[in-house]
Amino acid sequence: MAEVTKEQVVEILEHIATMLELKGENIFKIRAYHNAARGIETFSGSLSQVVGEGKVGEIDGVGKGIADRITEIVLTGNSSYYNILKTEFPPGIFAMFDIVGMGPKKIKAVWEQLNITSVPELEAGCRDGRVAGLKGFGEKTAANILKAIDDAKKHAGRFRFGDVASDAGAMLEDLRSLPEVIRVEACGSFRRKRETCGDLDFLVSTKSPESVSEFFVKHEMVENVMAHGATKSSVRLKSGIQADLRVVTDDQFSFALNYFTGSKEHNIVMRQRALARGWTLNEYRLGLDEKPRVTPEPVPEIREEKDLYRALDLDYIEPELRENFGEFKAAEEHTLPRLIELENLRGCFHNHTTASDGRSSLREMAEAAQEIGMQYLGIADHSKASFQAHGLDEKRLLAQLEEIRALNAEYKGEFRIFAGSEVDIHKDGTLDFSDEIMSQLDYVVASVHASFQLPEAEMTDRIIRAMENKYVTMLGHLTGRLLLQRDGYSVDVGAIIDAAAATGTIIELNANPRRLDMDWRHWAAAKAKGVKCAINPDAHHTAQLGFVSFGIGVARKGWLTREDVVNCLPLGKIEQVLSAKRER
Ligand code: DGT
Ligand code: CA
Ligand code: CA
Ligand code: ZN
Repeated sequence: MAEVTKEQVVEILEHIATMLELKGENIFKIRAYHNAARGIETFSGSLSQVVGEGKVGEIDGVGKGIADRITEIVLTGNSSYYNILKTEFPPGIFAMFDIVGMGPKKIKAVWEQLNITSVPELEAGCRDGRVAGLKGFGEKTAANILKAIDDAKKHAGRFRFGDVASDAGAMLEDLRSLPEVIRVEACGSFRRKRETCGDLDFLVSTKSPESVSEFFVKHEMVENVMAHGATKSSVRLKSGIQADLRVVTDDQFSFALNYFTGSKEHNIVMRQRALARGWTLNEYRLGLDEKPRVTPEPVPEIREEKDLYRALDLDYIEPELRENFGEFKAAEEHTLPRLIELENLRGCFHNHTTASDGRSSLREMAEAAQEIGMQYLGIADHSKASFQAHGLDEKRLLAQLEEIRALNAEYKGEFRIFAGSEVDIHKDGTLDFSDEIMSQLDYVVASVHASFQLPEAEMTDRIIRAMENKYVTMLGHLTGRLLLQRDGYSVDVGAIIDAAAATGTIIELNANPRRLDMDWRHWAAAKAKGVKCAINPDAHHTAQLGFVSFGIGVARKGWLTREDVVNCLPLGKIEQVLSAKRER
């Protein structure tokens, strides 16, 4: 059995907490499970090792009783307590948690008072007025729930990249470890780093197709097998996503890799370019066309994808760019950019601490950033208007500023914390802190966190007004979207980009895998106007600093280079970028 991952343990602990909450259990018991989940999430050692040494209880946040549960999960991959708890609930009830706005309290209310136990029943209850009639609900809440159900339906069957990345990585690694596997890759939308994936597409070359297919369908992540053949199999993984496996010979690998990476639109142009040269291209080969339009040149030998692009008179096109978004023209004219890489990042700016709604302290965040090789870390806790997130008022903000200065003195210039704030943009475009306060900070991220319903023109004016303030260094999560859950608010992105260029405001690429905002489709336009990008994890605990890797995927899809992204600049150069707008 492969080792149980931390994510799996965290998920079971979170589910237990949820069920206890539904049962109306004592808040301390519930919190104990949440704390244990946080502890495991941020624990940096090996779980199987601490289990072996009987030291699970020494992990931060893990109490004695829960230590035993965790030990069982790590040893068996399962929890008997969890399995018993689950039998107390109608199975459809958990899907209600995916509806924005439905938390344990509301789910408990509709279940107990209306006997609603699934999303379709919830929808019916919202339509016929029963939900609105419940104490604490009302017409507006019922309408919001309906809207959220609609949004969820629109996205049914898709998965956020960040939610499937660890499954995909684990499967790839396990396939790669088979001695009979020659080459292996995850293709499709996953390789193209799309923000969401419909399914995962694995490709393997081998001389033993049966044994590789067998391994795939019997993998422990598999929930059920939909098709099992020597060259083509489909399974559903326990996480819910479908995964396809194609098995080819090594001669076919480059063609299959190219075809199954897509996009479909990209493939069509590739095939047309082959036909224009008297060749045919499909997922197995590049060959001579039976009825060539032109007298063909001999078909060149293709060992790798690069050879295929060269044969079609193109520079190599990175997978992230294969959306038929202008990559062919650039590849012909040798003007494809050299895309940014994770290794280019030197720091990041939008991060929270326990002062607002983060779960790691300032010092923990700073240490974690140093551990992953960052030279600097920007802190931007919420401002006072975000009271639900425990936003800081002026007094607490200035106290945090002192704390940051003291830590910086300790670091003696080898690492630096930049003091910032994620300042709320009010409904009218004014900011939650005065210029006098903001001027004391190193930088400001300005974000919209309320009044999402404004008409587009008003929303656009509101944000532009905020960007006109010289202390607003960067604009946070431009559209406020939550992938697969909530569309962004209406805003004229083109006008925002123009305003960013005119005011010298940086636009954030929020790398939280639920956001990935601003969207990759807009970055080329921003770049053309000279607007700079900051890739920010919006980390709420130390482990989330790693979200920057998702941001890199999106930045690459947006054609960005290291020159376009300010946090590629080292300490010593970044300061000038942060103060540039104030000195204009
Ligand atoms: P997804 O799974 O919806 O996130 O998106 P993809 O791009 O991974 O699409 P998928 O899994 O249906 O197919 C994988 C790739 O296979 C796709 O990107 C391009 C290629 N492909 C699939 N169907 C067609 C087709 O009808 N024509 C062409 N030219 N290529 C196709
Ligand atoms: Ca796919
Ligand atoms: Ca597929
Ligand atoms: Zn925010």
